[in-house]
Amino acid sequence: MINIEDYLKTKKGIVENYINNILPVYNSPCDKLSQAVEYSLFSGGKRFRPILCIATGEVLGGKEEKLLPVACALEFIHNYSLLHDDLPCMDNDDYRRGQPTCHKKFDESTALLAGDGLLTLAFEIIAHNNSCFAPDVLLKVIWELASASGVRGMVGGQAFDLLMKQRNLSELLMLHKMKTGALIRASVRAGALLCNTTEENLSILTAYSENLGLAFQIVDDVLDKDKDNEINSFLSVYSAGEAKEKVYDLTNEAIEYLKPLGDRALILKEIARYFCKRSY
Ligand code: GRG
Repeated sequence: MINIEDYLKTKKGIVENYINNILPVYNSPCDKLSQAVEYSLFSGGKRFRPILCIATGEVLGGKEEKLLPVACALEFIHNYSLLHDDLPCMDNDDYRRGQPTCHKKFDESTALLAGDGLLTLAFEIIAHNNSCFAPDVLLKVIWELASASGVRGMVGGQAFDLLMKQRNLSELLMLHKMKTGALIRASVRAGALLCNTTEENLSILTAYSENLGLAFQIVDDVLDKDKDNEINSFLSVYSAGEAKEKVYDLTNEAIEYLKPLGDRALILKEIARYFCKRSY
């Protein structure tokens, strides 16, 4: 039996400890910039993406200490995206995770540069801390993270989001698949790629991650239902009841995909169940 809350707490601590230890190595001589990077990374956060990456890798026999640099790179990319998303030219948010956003705490140009720095650092950390992996494995992982983050992934999804146009269900699905789903998918696939898994396992895990990403976004929309920007929310096409049902179906389907992996995939099932029932 896995106690999922204990598992997530332990993994979160391990991820945060790793980030804390490596961050000084990559400090900028500009203290203000380093402080903004650190502020963004340590202002809370569930560490969902690095935990997913590590959990997937461990299911396939990978070792946590080897998975950590890529797992943390995913958290750096995620934090860059939140930081830029909060800027006045995008969502113009004053608070994130219950604390002042980076541009409120520092200033707009520092927040912009901290985001740029986080994105670049993600790839620096992968290149610098992975001598145990074969170069072709690392190239695949770098491609996975870069393509999920860029114009065909998260950045593209954000661009669609900013167009603020009324959308039908299939357009909304595409937007969120790019904006939120791509990095969640990459978190699972990166963990699997680092373990040299088979094509069959990779496609099972990809299907799992795609369902999970979509369910995660619908839950996010339900939790954010009172926020002003509802045009791209799934609640513009689903009632609250339908959204709940959709999350339930997507989660069960995600778990179903894992069946061929047997008991070793139990933790991925628990993660899917936990995050799709989350209230924060
Ligand atoms: C600016 C390139 C660029 C992209 C921004 C991810 C994103 C695109 C915007 C964030 C807005 C948002 C609330 C998206 C919905 C899903 C999501 C990514 C929620 C936040 O992720 P969590 O819940 O955050 O994992 P924590 O705080 O736990 O790290």
